Amino acid sequence: MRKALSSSGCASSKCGSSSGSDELPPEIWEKVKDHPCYSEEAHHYFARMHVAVAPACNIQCNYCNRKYDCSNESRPGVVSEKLTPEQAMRKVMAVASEVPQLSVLGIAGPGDACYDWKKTKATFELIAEKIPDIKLCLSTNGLALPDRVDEIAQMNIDHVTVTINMVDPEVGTHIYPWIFYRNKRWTGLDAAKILHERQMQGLEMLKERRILVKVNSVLIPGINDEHMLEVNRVVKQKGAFLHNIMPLISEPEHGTYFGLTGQRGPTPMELKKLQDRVSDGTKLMKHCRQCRADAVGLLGEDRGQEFTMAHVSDDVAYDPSKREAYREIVAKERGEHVENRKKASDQLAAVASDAAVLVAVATKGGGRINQHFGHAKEFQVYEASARGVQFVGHRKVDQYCQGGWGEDATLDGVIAALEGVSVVLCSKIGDCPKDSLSAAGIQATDSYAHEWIEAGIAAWYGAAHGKEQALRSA
Ligand code: CLF
Ligand code: SF4
Repeated sequence: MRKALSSSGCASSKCGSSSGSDELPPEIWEKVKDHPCYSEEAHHYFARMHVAVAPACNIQCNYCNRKYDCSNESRPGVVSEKLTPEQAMRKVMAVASEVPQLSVLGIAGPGDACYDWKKTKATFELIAEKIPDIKLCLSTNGLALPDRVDEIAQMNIDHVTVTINMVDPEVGTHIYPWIFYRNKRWTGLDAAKILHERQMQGLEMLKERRILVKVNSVLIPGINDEHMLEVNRVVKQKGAFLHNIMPLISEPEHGTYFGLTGQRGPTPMELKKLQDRVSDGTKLMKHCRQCRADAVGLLGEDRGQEFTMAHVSDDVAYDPSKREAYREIVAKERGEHVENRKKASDQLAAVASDAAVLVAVATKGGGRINQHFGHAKEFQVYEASARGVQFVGHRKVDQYCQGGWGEDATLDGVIAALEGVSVVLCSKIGDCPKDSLSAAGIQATDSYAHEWIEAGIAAWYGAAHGKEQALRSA
């Protein structure tokens, strides 16, 4: 087995958006229980979709190239099909009829939803009328937010994300070259000061109106990594429900300032270490997939190409039957999942070891270990210790299996992406990749195929610590 991680880090099973029904006030739980971004548990079951209706933006971030979508909540380097509010409405009706997991409609650009407000508002109004049970969600850089908060509240938008990368304008000068505010372009410290003040004002206004706020922060090594502790402290104090610290992605081919000047992003382990430093009692989102401004599906899957406007008919009608049937199934499955998770925690608490290890899981969703190793495009990573099973994040990989064969180079990439991981749990794995993983110090097993993720991890952890019999008979 690989060397165990230190047992420091999140000391509470209530940490982060993994909080469940018994840990949150009922009115908050009601708002987050079906939201895949605001509840780690919900992301196993529920899907979001974005509609790219808001292309205009009022600031410049050094990690953004305007040829692409807003990088504040999207993977950089991706271009969406821009829609009018009417097209967006048709698209949402088509997706809501076909994708049973759909629970949230978000507007995350491709520019800024609050700055390009007319289109954002018109889209939300049209959709709320046609599909009243869909949750509305938006993401913004915060500069125009204070001007929109009252309308946001009136429209029953319960979830707003504000991207806040600094709370010290001096740090902001290294991230934002300019902003456009009150018909004027501002640069340098003045620009960063205005942006900071508006972001703080927006946060407070949302909190006063009991709207749940998630803060996204892009972690930029050497610029705001140490500062992130202060960002976390301030946004928590201002009432943010969740803090999502995302890694900077700065490929040179995306043509961003950071990409072209060699500014690197953090490694997965650097991100984890930072998250561990801020996670004491703080609500951290760790399951973000930095999705596209036109993403459709469960987090981590993207069905956007199935629902481009070319696939949406002019006279689409909304059929709620698939979503209704799915919700009934989920209600039952989820109860079982929660029970199993508690049982897994009890089992781990009984193991006489203080080692904390990282476990990677191949899953297609539903909270189970149910994907072949070679089919995975990402692995979900958990930390297992006597304190329980904590979700840590995900690692994106290129799919190893190419229909009966696998590329060595792809496998090398997978192994590199699994840095720090002790074991991979999946529903099936061949001898060849298993041996290569083993040579790299990573165990892989399909012995826990189709078990609940936490139950499989607890059983593996117990076995690895010589307690399997004790755990299985518990
Ligand atoms: Fe979209 Fe964002 Fe709403 Fe979610 S995404 S507007 S809160 S519905 Fe989610 Fe995607 Fe991460 Fe955003 S995984 S990038 S956090
Ligand atoms: Fe780009 Fe979004 Fe920043 Fe605007 S707010 S510059 S669209 S990343």
